[in-house]
Amino acid sequence: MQTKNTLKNQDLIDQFHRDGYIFLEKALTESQLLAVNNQLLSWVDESKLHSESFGKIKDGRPRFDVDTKSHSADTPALRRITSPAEISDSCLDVVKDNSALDLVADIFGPNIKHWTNKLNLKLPSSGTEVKFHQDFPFEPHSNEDIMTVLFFLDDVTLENGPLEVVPGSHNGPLYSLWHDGVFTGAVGSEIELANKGEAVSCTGRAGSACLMHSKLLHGSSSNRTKFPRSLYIVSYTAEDAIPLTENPLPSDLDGMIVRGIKTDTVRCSSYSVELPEYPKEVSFFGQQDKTKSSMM
Ligand SMILES: O=C(O)CCC(=O)C(=O)O
Repeated sequence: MQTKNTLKNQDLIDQFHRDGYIFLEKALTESQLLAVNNQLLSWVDESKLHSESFGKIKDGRPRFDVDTKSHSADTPALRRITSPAEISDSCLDVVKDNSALDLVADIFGPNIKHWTNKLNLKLPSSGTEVKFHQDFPFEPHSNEDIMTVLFFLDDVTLENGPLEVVPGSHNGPLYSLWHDGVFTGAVGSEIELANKGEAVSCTGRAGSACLMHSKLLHGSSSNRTKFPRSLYIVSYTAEDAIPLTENPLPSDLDGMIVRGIKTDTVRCSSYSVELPEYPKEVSFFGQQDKTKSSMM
């Protein structure tokens, strides 16, 4: 995934339709990157004062999710901050404007709205990994024009737990995230095994982004370095894609128009997917953790 941006917009768009993802350099300005990273540092410091997840999002679940198995003041394992743009101007600034969003508008626009935003951290001590899944079954909409944009807040390398994507899988089936009656937030191990060999690692400099179709199969392994690997993940949808289930990360910014206008229309495509379970934990790390045994 070392495509450098010598490609013109139309080539990037063609690549997106073929592969289901695009790598974009300099998706954030230097000042945006610095501001979000400074904000993040202060939250990691704050997490050292807590022994468990803390803060509150709109539905009462904790905003700051720590992996209690390994979290301590010396080895903070803050792994997810939900809807940071609700409480941070630097995050809100990124949600509203960045060069990845220009591409999203070219692909799914002209009218685009915000769906969710979250910070995913892999701090050196945390061991956090993400099992293979598609985002769409967590967030079914009336049509499939949903983009997950993953901004790199650190240089992402093969060693620090890069996002791994399966090219073209957005054109394939929607896989079940339910196993033996449990919503695991992950595809079955046989699906992971069958596809992992095709997966491509998304590496690149801080400030870059990977734009990924919501149906693309992806996951990531743990950070094997002594340095953090953080992603700011913002999901956007076409304005006429109407959610069919509750937003799993509800926020005051849900539905905010970020490009174009509000048309109050609905566009439908035809597909079938099992409904997700509304998460009890704040992040799918909890969902994926709890259900390890049901995956074996
Ligand atoms: O943090 C990562 O490496 C991947 C995150 C992810 O897959 C997701 O949030 O859907």
